[in-house]
Amino acid sequence: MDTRRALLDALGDGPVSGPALADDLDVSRAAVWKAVESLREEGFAVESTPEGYVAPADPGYSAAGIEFGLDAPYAVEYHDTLPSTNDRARELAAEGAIPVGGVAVVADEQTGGRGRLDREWVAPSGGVWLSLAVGPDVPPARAPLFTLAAAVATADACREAGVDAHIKWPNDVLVGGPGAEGDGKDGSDDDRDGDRGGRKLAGILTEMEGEADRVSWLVAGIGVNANVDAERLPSGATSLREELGEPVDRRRFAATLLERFAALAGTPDRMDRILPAWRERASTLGRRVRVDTPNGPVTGTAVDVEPPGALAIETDDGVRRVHAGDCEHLRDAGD
Ligand code: BT5
Repeated sequence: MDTRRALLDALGDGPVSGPALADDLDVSRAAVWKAVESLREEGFAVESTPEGYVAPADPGYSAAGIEFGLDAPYAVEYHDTLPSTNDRARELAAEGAIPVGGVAVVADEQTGGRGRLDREWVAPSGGVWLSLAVGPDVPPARAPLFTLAAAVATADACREAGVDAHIKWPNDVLVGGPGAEGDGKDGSDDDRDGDRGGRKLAGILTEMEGEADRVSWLVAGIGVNANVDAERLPSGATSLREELGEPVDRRRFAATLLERFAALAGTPDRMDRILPAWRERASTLGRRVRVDTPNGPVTGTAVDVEPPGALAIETDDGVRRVHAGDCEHLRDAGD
């Protein structure tokens, strides 16, 4: 671990004595001092007190702010504005510059955000636009599970922020809608939620490159409408601030998301927890759905999600498995 990150971790536990940290890390006192200075230059205003170095009261939404006390192995790269965090993460991958453990590229605003199939993703200042790059040498069998893990981590971070989010297959994170608690039963939300299954809070775009036996890098791009006005978003979209009536702490939100992701997908032995966690948070299972696949629409009841993330749909012609497509939740007779 580098001195900067070790210092950030130590600051999370209280005042840090420079000489003691230098001893612990087996680096010079000057190296610790340099790390303190570099954090200050990033805007993370480390204070000097008689007890030692102390973290600023407001760590801020920045690389150091997010890494401060982060219980996940990712480095963070922060930009005020980028065309797309996925593009920046791909650039790092192409340069072979993904650090061991992975890197989260974060931007306050994206000017060329992308959804699936090259659709536009609206990403004004105030959102959490984050791309997590891992690699090299991800076994291909694990790759699709990263997308599911990203959806689970996002839903959990939204829930911790106080918004009762659920996942719509394949990886939209929504709030409200038919089937959600306290919603849709009296039809009052029909106009707002339509047939989309709820109001869209977040979306995920996974990209990867590799060969049959090896994924050289994988980027999970996560876009969460955090502190964004709904008027700035496409119809059918909402934000955490809109749902809560107050802004969320994006620093804590991003850290929670990364920690949840690491807990699920950080090591291979944990990956068998991903599918059950996804099922638990999904609103698609048990519902009537129509999925527009590249081979035409498939309509029926969604019965399960199966490795590596396919949706099993019970149709009039038996169970069909779909791997990609846009999913619409249809109204059940009882809704
Ligand atoms: C997604 O695509 O939902 C994936 C979105 C991934 C965005 C992240 S942000 C960080 C990283 N960097 C990027 O450049 N991308 C990733 P899809 O399922 O295709 O949904 C796209 C559709 O959602 C659009 O056609 C719009 O209808 C709608 N949409 C666009 N912006 C939205 C927003 N901010 N919130 C909700 N819906 C939106």
